[in-house]
Amino acid sequence: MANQKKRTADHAAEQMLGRAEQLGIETAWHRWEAMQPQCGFGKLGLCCRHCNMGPCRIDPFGSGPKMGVCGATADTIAARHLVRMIAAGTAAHSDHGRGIVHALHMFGEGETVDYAVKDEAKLLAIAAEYGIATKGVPIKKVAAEVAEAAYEEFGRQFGHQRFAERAPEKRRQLWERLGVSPRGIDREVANMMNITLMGVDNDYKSILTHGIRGALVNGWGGSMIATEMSDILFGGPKPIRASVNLGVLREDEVNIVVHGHEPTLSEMIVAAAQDPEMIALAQQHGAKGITLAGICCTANEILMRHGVPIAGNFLMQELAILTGAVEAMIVDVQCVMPGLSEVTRCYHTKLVTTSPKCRFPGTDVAHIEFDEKHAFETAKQIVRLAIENYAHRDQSKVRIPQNTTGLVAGFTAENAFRFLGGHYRSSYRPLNNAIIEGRIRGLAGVVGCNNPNVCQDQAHLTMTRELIKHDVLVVQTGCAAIACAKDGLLAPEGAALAGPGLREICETVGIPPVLHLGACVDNSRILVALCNVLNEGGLGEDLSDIPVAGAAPEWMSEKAISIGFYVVASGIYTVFGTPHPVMGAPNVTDYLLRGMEEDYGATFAFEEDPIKAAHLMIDHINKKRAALKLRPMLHDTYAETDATAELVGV
Ligand code: BF8
Ligand code: SF4
Repeated sequence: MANQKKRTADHAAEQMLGRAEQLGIETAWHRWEAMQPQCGFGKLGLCCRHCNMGPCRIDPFGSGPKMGVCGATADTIAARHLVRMIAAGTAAHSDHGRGIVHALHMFGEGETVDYAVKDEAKLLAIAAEYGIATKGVPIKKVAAEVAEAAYEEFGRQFGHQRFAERAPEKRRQLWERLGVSPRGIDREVANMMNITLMGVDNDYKSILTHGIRGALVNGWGGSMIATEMSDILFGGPKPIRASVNLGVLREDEVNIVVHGHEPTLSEMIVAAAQDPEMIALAQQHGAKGITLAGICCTANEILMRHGVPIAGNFLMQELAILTGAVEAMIVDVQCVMPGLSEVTRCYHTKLVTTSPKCRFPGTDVAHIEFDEKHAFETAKQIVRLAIENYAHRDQSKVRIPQNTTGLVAGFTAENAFRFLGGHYRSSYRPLNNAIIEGRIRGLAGVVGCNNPNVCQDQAHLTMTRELIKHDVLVVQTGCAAIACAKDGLLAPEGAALAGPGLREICETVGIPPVLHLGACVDNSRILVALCNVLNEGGLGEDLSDIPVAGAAPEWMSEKAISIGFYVVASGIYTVFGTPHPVMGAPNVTDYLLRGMEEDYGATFAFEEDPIKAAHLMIDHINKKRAALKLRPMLHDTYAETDATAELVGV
């Protein structure tokens, strides 16, 4: 039997992988191993299929071709491919945002009764930001007008994204100078596809510049719209306790797992699963009740708003079914593995697709299409299907690992750092002071996916533990947050692992040393929080001045590439685990690791060793502290490392 500890740092996943092998069921790990060695050209970014004169591949070492049939060089090919990845990531997050705007608009127009404005204060604040009059205007009308204004950001033909005006003045000027102020969302996506077509742009730097603007429109456009409109519709999250890991599933209840991204669906499933009629129906079918749990980002959405438990992160999706106790896995879009249908075939589990954007072939997958008008009824229909499936569960096949961990989720740019000052000081001042006085070294965003190319969760945990040990306050989203939650780092007790300065603050205020800021679209919350830090004063004038660093140590999705680019182009140094597929393109690689510093005041770094990566981040934070002439750290826990300075690219 394979050494599961090499595959995952999660004990529940380890047990389930053993179970998969016992039953001869394949998972992503097995398929990844069977895929080795993976294509070296692809890894280095040296293959192109953009036209039918190809496919072409560049020989990076020997005497083979150095250009594609059209004459494209390694740099052109890698840059074009990278920018198409950004386009896909931006499209995904932004289309998610569009979906939420659509629901808000339908509410405003009275076309649905299933959604309502749950955070009126936020609606009014965004209306003010959009310049929409609200005095004496009925809330529905305000909602419709805010939704229409948000829609306009997608089709905008003139000017740039409204929310980009939240960025500090210096950054906006820099973007203007470099020609990357993000314009209309759909325009930027179309532009990225156009300029990477065969025979259009072939200057790697120009291609990357188009890509950077296309990434910025995600962070300061599509994703930010998704976050803000979700808060308006579903309520701004507040700190909430919950539990995580496969042990949240119940042997004697109907277990429903919701997986994917868009809260328009998962919110309704939450409501349906709590409906007394549904609970009574479950009891009639011999179950004690209904347990709803989430996987991936949609899990984060309903965790932070309702305390719904999380079954696991990206690589747990197949493993959840292997418990044998899941009546239905409901999916919408993004990060939904096609391999799910194979695993569900081995069990009674019903796979339910709900979006026209994400369907599975075959007839054993139920497709129950979800729309905003009949949202609650459809959700009830799906929950009913799960309940009726309970009778088909084979209890002899049930193996639920007992692992669960407690966490606190639900921090936002509005509430997160206010907690640092206790309940009476509603400002970012305490956070800024803690950094200025050297209690907290700085901030880090550790985000992103799982990937079987690294031991699951290991990089997230090792990096995050190292950062908090040296008094870096960590914020998280996506599957990274779920990884660290499973490890207990998102519970207040996690403060025991923090350095003395950070620990003292966490213990005084009662917060964890690692703050859950939501789903991947909620990386926009990190941008807003950092703008608030700047506005509070004392930590520079631009985002690139703040002692902060980002990381995606186990990245997998094209969305991660898009996020990485908007974060770096916003001035935040960011470390990826495995490199972007560009390493065969010397000029592109050099620009990402070094050249971007001159333009954007930040670069990428690629570092697979999570401790070394954490040290790159800490070194960067220290460098920013020094540039701001901040006091030395109160507790000096960190011996400067310069062994990796070369990779920092400064
Ligand atoms: O948007 S972290 S595996 S679930 S891509 Fe996907 Fe990556 Fe998870 Fe959410 Ni984000
Ligand atoms: Fe080859 Fe150029 Fe066509 Fe790409 S665009 S497949 S490099 S000929």
